[in-house]
Amino acid sequence: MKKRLFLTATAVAVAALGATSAMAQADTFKIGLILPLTGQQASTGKQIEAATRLYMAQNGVNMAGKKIELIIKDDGGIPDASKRIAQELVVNDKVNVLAGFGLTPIALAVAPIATQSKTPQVIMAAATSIITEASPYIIRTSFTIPQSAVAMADWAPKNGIKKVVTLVSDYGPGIDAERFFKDRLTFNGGQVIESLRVPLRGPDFAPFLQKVRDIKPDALFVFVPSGAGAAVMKQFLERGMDKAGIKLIGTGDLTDDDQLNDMGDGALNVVTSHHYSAAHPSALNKKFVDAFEKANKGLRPNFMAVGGYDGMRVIYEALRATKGAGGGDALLAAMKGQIFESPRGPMFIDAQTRDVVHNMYLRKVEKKDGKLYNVEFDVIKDMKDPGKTR
Ligand code: VNL
Repeated sequence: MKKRLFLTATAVAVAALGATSAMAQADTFKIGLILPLTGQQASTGKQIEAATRLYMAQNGVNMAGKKIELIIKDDGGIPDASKRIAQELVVNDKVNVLAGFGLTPIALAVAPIATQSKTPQVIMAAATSIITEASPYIIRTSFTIPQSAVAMADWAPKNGIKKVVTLVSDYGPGIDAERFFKDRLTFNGGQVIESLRVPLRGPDFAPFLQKVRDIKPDALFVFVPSGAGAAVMKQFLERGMDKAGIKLIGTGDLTDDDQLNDMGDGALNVVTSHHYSAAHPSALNKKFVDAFEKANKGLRPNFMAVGGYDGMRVIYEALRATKGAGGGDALLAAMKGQIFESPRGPMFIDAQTRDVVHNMYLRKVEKKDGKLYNVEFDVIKDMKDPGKTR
């Protein structure tokens, strides 16, 4: 009798446990965040992780009756690893959204999984134009390289820069930067007299810069991914290229806020074009930068952080709009067309292209309160990805 009672009680307890975990499953909204937290692109992973955590700390984890859970995985910047991790997140963890993606090849490797599983894939970092066309479930909150490159190619010839050598990392965004910069500069009456490409992994910029020094163009236009800019700047200055009268210009990845303040005064006056500067003069950005630095031992947020922060905004608001019902397709529909103020300025997810529309700023490195910043001095408003209209 006693034994039976015990068994019954246990059965009830087990059943209850089963019910709770099933409920926990249904009541949890999972975001699978895949980032390069180790390897060459580790600073990108660190910035985005910090930004997503800040967004959650500021906005809570409860939305539409769901508890939002962030599952963070390190892919080391390797596409095969990202693909395997994305598969596990979808199949085992049953995530509602995939997010992150530090490099273009990673975003592209995961795209088929997003399509097959109908899981929205939020691109927070990668910036090659073509990415959004790799899956109808992709939404981008970072930026596109053609946006930055075209903005720079419009500014340069109006400012005495006619003959340019381009130097880019030899993969997706670098090829985009080279092509869109050259086409637009040529259209504007300038000329690219040499196009150089350096390997993405373990680049040695020295021989390339020596070549540029010999060619002596008006300016060197550079695209390297976040984290590599300081090495280019150091070599450029060590060779005395600035003193030889060669200007340094590029997309804002070059004067990355993550590294800028450690680049030294040699970086002063370098002009770049980009969607985000930690010095963007808005109340919202000031609040963002202060909170980010406070939560991360003084680390300054860069454009990767803002891509992650805004990506979380897009996910949260999609969950709010769908009240947690309808699955991936409903979420995706609620992500399209979102319009809001980002720390970068106004921003919009184009419903047709699922790509980001935002301002492109021309910025010059200046000293403010003893620190180096990208100070915005001009703006091209509401720029769509030029890669979508070619
Ligand atoms: C990419 C583009 C990566 C721009 C970056 O840093 C960047 C990319 C890691 O598309 O791979 O600054």
